[in-house]
Amino acid sequence: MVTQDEVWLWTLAGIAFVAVAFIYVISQAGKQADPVQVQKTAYSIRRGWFVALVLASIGVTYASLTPIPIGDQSSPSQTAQIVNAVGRQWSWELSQNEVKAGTPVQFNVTSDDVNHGFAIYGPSDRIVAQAQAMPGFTNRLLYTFTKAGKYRVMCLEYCGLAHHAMMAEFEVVPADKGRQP
Ligand SMILES: [Cu+2]
Repeated sequence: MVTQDEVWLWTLAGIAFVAVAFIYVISQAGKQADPVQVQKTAYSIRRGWFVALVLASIGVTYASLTPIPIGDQSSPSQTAQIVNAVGRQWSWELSQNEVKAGTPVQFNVTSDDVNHGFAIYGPSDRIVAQAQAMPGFTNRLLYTFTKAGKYRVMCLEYCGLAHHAMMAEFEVVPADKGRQP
């Protein structure tokens, strides 16, 4: 499922939960209650929420840390597919315009002048990976393409008059097809 749809479902579930809580509170309104019992219940609910929040924050932290898509920046390259990408006002220069799906591609992303945003858009025009292109520094971006097709590189950071024209194209070929000599 696409992340946006997943987030939308979770949002709906949250809204439903709040609505049910409201309906419960309304249905209980006007009932006589023992104050000591009410306090006990309130404390136990608060304890439960505290434990749930601590567990949820540990879970969310763990789940969001593991898939960080930042490649190892210093050790020797782990992949044979390396594409050097240089951004400049206002174009992208890629050292090759064909890569294979199925094995990781390492993009060495840098800039010749100012900061640019190196973003790879898939065949359906969704961003599949991105890194900052900075002058004097090379960012390694590791990505394994799963779908063959035409991909586009566009700039994500406004960098001057023709920022919108910064576009490059490359092809991802299926894993079983080799590069033409
Ligand atoms: Cu730009």
